[in-house]
Amino acid sequence: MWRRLSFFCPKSSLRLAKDGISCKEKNPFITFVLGGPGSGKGTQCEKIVENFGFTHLSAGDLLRKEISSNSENGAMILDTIKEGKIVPSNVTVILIKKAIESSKNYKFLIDGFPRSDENRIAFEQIIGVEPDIVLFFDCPEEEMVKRVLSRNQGRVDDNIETIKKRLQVFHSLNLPVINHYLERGKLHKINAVGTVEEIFENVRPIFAAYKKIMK
Ligand code: UP5
Ligand code: MG
Repeated sequence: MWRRLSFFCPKSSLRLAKDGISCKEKNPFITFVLGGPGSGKGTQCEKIVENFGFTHLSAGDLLRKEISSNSENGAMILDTIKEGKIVPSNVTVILIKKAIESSKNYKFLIDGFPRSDENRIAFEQIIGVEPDIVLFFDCPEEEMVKRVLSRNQGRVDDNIETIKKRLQVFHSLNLPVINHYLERGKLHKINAVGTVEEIFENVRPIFAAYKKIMK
């Protein structure tokens, strides 16, 4: 409760406007955005950014940037993504931490992370905070496969073999994370079937409720 009060205090926005402070000091408002491959996480995050002023951090995008910037982990990350497996937690958490700390914003959507209990625990240990809310875009497999295969953005993992592996990993490792937040009362499950606008109309009230408390 204290963290929420601090988030809603107008003074906190002044404190948080500083650059280069640690995640814990920054006391960010964190939303984890979960769901299977192609469930529409990235698409809905764009809508939340437009409407509620969050900063969108896609863990997958941060990892793909590491590959294209030829970082020391680039080859390992590329191999892992091609296999639909999960990149070691510390690599991803450090990228998220840097992105939070270098942002002037204090409201973050962390999209596609945590993908396993190990990811979740590493985030809690390294970053030292827990999410305020967790969104889960619930989408049937058939629809997810159809969307990913028609995306046509040249992603190395958008082929049927890798999609099957991504789905397996989602079921075995990501669903326990979703259940963890369900048990903690933080989970908002959203039906991810319909048009982008229809789905967003189910997302909007979640954030609108927080906006009301801020006033
Ligand atoms: N689309 C969206 N909404 C639609 C709708 N309502 N109706 C019709 N079409 C819709 O959407 C996918 C496609 O569907 C798009 O073409 C969109 O226009 C359309 P998108 O919003 O991109 O879905 P999203 O859920 O973001 O799908 P994505 O493929 O990005 O999810 P993944 O979780 O599989 O991918 P991510 O980039 O997060 O991760 C990729 C890989 O990186 C992982 O498999 C893993 O190997 C690695 N990774 C880690 O190891 N650790 C991490 O923490 C994160 C990633
Ligand atoms: Mg995405």
